[in-house]
Amino acid sequence: MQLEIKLTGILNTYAMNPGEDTKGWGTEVYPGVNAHNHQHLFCLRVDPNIDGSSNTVFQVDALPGAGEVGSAENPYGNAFYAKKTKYNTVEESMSDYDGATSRTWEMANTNKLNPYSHKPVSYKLVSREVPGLLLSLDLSYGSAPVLLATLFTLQSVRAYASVSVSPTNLL
Ligand SMILES: [Cu+2]
Repeated sequence: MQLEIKLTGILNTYAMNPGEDTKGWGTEVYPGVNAHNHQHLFCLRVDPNIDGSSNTVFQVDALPGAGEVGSAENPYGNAFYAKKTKYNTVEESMSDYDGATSRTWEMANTNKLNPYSHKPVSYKLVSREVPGLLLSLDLSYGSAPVLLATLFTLQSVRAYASVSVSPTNLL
């Protein structure tokens, strides 16, 4: 399952003096036309119902294994694993993508095990290669309220830009 979101190609422009220095906040795309820097935000609500309504969401981060090279648990220094962190509350789930750990979010039914992997059946929310929110959320300076939460039935995850959902336990 892959969500494909495309842009119109129409720039977000504003008037400027021809040749004026945009000081890095935009690009003069035609004399007197400033195409501002801007960020595209997409919100997606997912109500997972994976083999039933009792689903759980895990944050999944790729991390190196414990132990120094030569140690019993990591003799060759090549141990790594997927750390799964269960979200228990909406507050816990307010998380950003982390490129350093190739973070994904797994929606699982922990009551149903895949017959081969013996792990909970699940789908994974993948949102990659995007920066975090570039706008300051300090509303004391008059920024407009921005709704970013992508709500799950009990948990929520912030996801930016392209999002794809793929099964992690195929039969
Ligand atoms: Cu744009």
